[in-house]
Amino acid sequence: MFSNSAKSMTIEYKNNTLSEDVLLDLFRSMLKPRMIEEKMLILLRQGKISKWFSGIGQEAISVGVTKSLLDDEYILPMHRNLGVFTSRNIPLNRLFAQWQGKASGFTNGRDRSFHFGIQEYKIVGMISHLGPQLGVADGISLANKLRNEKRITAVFTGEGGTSEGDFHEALNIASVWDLPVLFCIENNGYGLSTPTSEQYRCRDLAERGAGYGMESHIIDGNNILEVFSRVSEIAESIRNNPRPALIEFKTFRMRGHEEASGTKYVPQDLMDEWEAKDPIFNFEKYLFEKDILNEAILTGIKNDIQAEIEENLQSAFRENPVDVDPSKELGDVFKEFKYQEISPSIKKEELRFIDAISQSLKESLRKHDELVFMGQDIADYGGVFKITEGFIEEFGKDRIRNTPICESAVIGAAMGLSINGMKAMVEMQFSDFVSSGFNPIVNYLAKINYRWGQNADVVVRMPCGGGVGAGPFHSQTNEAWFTKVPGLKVVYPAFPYDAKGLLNTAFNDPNPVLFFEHKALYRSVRQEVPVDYYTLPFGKASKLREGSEITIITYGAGVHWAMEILDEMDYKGADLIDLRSLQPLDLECICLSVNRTGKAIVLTEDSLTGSFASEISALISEKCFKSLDAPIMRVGSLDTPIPFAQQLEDQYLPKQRFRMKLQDLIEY
Ligand SMILES: Cc1ncc(C[n+]2csc(CCOP(=O)(O)OP(=O)(O)O)c2C)c(N)n1
Repeated sequence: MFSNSAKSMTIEYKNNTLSEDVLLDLFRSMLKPRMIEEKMLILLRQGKISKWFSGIGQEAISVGVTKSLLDDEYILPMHRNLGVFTSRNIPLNRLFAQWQGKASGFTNGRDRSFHFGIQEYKIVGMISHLGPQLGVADGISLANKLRNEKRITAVFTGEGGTSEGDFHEALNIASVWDLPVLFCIENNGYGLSTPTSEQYRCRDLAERGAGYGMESHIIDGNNILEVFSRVSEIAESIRNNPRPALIEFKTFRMRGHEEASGTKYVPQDLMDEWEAKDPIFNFEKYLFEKDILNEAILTGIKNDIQAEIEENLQSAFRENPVDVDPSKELGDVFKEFKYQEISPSIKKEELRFIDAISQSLKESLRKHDELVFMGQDIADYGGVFKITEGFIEEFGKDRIRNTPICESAVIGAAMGLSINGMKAMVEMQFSDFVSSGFNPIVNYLAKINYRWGQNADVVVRMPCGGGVGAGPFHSQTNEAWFTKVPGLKVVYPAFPYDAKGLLNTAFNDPNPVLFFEHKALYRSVRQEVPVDYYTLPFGKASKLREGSEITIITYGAGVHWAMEILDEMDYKGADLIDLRSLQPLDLECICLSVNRTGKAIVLTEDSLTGSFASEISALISEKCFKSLDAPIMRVGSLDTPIPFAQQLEDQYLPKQRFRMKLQDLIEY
């Protein structure tokens, strides 16, 4: 490619002790992604592939890091790391099919570019949001560490991505937990159009390592020998003495952020300076000088790569566009779960709601050896609600893990545990704080099975709800933030018996489950609960009262309010349905009842607009319109944040409005 160039080398290759075979392998491994990219740029101009993020000029980092890892060590690349994929020798026909949205790609046409993972090659690709995969690397690494495997994990980020909170959270967790993760920053000068001077205010990003008590290194990212030898050394060291390391690779982005966006904002002299430092040109010159490479060998290498590209490209082009079948798309949102009914024992004991949850957690930890709990203050302290009190005595602090206060990277770590064959439970201290972990839940956990067939075996426990005088940030019931998102299961029990059986099922289900636990019910509701392990199915509502005049549909605390008001009114005409799970939803139970009664009222604790009650109301009007004798009523909280003072909170919550609306509906 460059051998005839009159330009001289600008990279100094020092202390080389590698064999000729290794040197040639490194060269070939850098040339391959470069040649693929050059081909892709032509296809892009011809409109034959979609967007392209170029890694030209950065190949030494992808190749050097990948070659420093063992084949069974996970690597989490970004959008400029084609060299990671090619160095792990993934089949090019599948890669090209992926870029054309074809079925033999890695996502069935559901995601583009490098947004996929492949377990076979231990590669976990990015999602567009730049930060979350850093926490995922922590979880993958934690699984290795818990199994006493001497394996490391490497994860990439651009320097722009280091400004995301996830970067800080993930480094902090890795440091506190001594996880052998290589955090690789590719500092290529620009994040889209933003130069480093507008991205951060330290001299080198490597300085950040010290802030996390973490060793850090600066490596010339264009010098393949420096990358390979130093990363190999660091990797071996952290493999044997588990701890994270931060590596800043100095490099440059030689093309636009993505091809269409150009590089007008980059000064020409900077471009020229870095062009002279091209990692392939320099290494090629070096190998020529050392007589390891000559024109004949070089031509042979190029011809081989060229032929491989052409052959695989043709096979991808020959492939038909993906089949379009809604049932297949819907069928892949969740990993298949064959629910196993385990019947309750006859022997029962009276338990509070909170005890039932605690029991399920204990029994599930005993049942699933690979299950790990993570949450703030859940270990020695037992969690703020004391649900895991005493757990460390039986299960130890490896499985009952206190986390730093960082919801996002902890959810990411839960995802990583699942990728690496374990199960995770994350306790939100209060469900309100899930907003700080929202991104990985809705974008990572929810979408991953649909995207590339990897499940997220994660339960997120959500102590929620009002009526406890805790104000706007400790009282919300935020299930509707999640019922909207395909790929999440949402469970919301109202009784101890249901809580235990459904939570047991949540741990058996390989999909992400948001498990809502109403705080006001924790210590106020008691019930006879089977003493042994049992399961209850998702998507099955429970009919608490039978009547023929009105259907009341509710869940969570709403169930208890409805029962209280029906008792106070001494009204026996209502079917009372406790949904128990919102996703999946027992629509059949709702419709059977409404078709019989002809009147429906939906009660939710959530503020009314956009609440899950609205969805149920829409479904009833669609499915049961002909049976209706009255408008469907929705009752929810006021459309304000939830206030603190008891008088205001009472007014906010829907209990009394429910009584009035129910009366109206009875009289309609
Ligand atoms: C959370 C988030 N915000 C914004 C973007 C849009 N975006 C995509 S790449 C990018 C620049 C990334 O810069 P850097 O991390 O340095 O990586 P580089 O592209 O330079 O390799 C931006 C702003 C995004 N993908 N995700």
